[in-house]
Amino acid sequence: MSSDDKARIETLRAELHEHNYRYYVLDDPSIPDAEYDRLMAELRALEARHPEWVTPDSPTQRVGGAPLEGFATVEHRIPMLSLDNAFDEADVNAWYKRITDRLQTRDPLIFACEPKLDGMAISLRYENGAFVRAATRGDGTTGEDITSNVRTIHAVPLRLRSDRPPAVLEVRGEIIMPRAAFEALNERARARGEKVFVNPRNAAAGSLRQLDPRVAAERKLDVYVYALGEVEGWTVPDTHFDTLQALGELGFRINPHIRREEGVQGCLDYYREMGELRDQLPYDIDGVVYKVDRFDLQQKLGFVSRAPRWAIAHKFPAQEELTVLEDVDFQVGRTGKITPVARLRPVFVGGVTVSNATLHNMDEIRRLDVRIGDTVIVRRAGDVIPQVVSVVKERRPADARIIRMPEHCPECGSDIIQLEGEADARCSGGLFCPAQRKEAIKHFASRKAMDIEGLGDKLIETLVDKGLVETAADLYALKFEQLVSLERMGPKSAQNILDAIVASRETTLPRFIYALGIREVGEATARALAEHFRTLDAIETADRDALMQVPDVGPVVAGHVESFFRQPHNREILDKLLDAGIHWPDIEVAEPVAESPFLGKTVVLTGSLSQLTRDQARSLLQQAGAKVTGSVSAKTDLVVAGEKAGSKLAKAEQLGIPVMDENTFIDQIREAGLALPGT
Ligand code: JCF
Repeated sequence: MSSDDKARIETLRAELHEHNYRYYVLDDPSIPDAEYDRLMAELRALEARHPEWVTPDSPTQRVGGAPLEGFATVEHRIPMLSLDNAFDEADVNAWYKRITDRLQTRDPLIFACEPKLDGMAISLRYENGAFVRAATRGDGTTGEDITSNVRTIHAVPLRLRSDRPPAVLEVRGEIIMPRAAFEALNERARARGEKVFVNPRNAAAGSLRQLDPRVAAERKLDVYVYALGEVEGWTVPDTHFDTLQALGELGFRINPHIRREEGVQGCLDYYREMGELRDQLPYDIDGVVYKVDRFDLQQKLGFVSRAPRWAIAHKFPAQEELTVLEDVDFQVGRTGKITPVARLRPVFVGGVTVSNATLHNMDEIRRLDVRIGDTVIVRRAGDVIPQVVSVVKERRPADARIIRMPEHCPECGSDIIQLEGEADARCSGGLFCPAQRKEAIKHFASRKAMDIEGLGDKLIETLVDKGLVETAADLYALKFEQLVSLERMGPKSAQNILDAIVASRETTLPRFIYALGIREVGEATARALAEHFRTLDAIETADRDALMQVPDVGPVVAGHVESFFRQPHNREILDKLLDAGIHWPDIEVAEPVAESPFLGKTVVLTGSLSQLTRDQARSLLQQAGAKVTGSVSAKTDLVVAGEKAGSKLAKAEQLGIPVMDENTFIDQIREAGLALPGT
């Protein structure tokens, strides 16, 4: 019995280590979460019966132990290095010349090129295959023991994948917080009025310095390894690149963008390429690192103080810069939401010149204690709107002005109201407010809505300002003469716009629902409503309970939909739009297949697919029995990710949701007996 238990414990641990690796390191799980949970529960039960058999490298031991009093110090027998920086091509060329001179070679050198992650450097120590310690870099020689926090990170293996592991293996790497996790963490903190972190690096560092590992466990941290420390009993390959591959086989996460390049030109090409990719990566990088690939050449080159001669960090433009807040404007959104917008002295940050940043709402302004005239730190990273992250109080001028929410809408003069318990203030003017009308019409005409080509934002603003258009329905009554009479509008463009307006009458029900601009009804929700109810009539007359039957529709969205269709004004516009001839084909719902790996799963599509359009992929998934939703949440079972997948992929990675690539997706669709369009 007992020996059976022991064998079962070992089997379960081995299986769970493997599943953990597939899930967190490879992003390619082979079993459903529920099965993983069952195996884990079984192991926990057995370990509870035999506490004497619990080892620190058991998969059950990620979060455990009481909060610490403080962190012990750790000596790095092999120092943790820092890197010299290159800020431009001249610096890189000079470095290249220095090392080729020193090596007395004219042959182009081979470099391992890596993204330089903006996180916290750590050293992970394994003894006989088991994770024993994680330490911060500290001053490079002495760091802090943060083992209990680091073991909560699932991408850190608790055991190496090897039958004959090295006696000692130290690996160095970077702990990062993906941008999506950082945004979500701050959003929650903001909602609770708590302190927010200024950037993902600070959030990662702060999480690792938590004395209570349970807090660290809730933070979505990730790790990539990029170097060795102390090694005993392991044959180290001859090159840096091969070493990283070998570390990958031992179960570590290696950045997929690391590759070999030849000569200085190869490095600079890599720099440019990563620079273009930078905004789309799910995490912050502050540059790239070039390393002489061959270890024998690294040895010849040696070090200057604590930085190696054989490596250099080529920095990207900073993602945070100082500038001055010159003014604050209050913008009125489509739904009347008033957003304070910072007008900044233009500053080059994150690769572009930024002159505006969001201040979110008045709570945020109070939290930052920001005033007009202040010197502020602006952050722009990824495709997130630039943010004011903090104020340099020491530089506040004597005449700095306090920012106040106006009492009246800057666009229409209606009262601005702020409901109890709501962070956002709103203009009460509704569609009387030209700002809201303009935003509503821009949304109506936009690409994913009615897709009226040539009807741009500026033109819509002019049309509203001139009183030619008041609601979206008026677009369909526009006359050629009215358009050509506008400044800078030739007869040809006028006719093209009229043609585009006429063409937009042929649409689809999901597009039309989306175009109406109902609060919180995005593309995915519009589609879900259309597919559930099939007709506009059915949606219009549905009550809240009926609306909540639709996937992803909760009480808030249901309330918005219901009240939209109750408003006489909206019904009037709706009638006019239909009278203008807007129409769509009936919604076709294919019979779902009986058996498929997608049956009953909630799936999110992201990125661009090369062999299918997004719509085709969606329809195939639905035929295969999946529910396709627009945003990644804990309820998502699977994310199908094409090229250049961005924040949704990041979020999936962070929530540990399985991700499938396009080829696997197509294979599985075929296996389910479905035909691809055009095949
Ligand atoms: O990603 C990084 N932050 C990073 C830091 C990558 C590297 O390859 C590094 C590093 C610091 C030192 N390599 C060394 C030697």
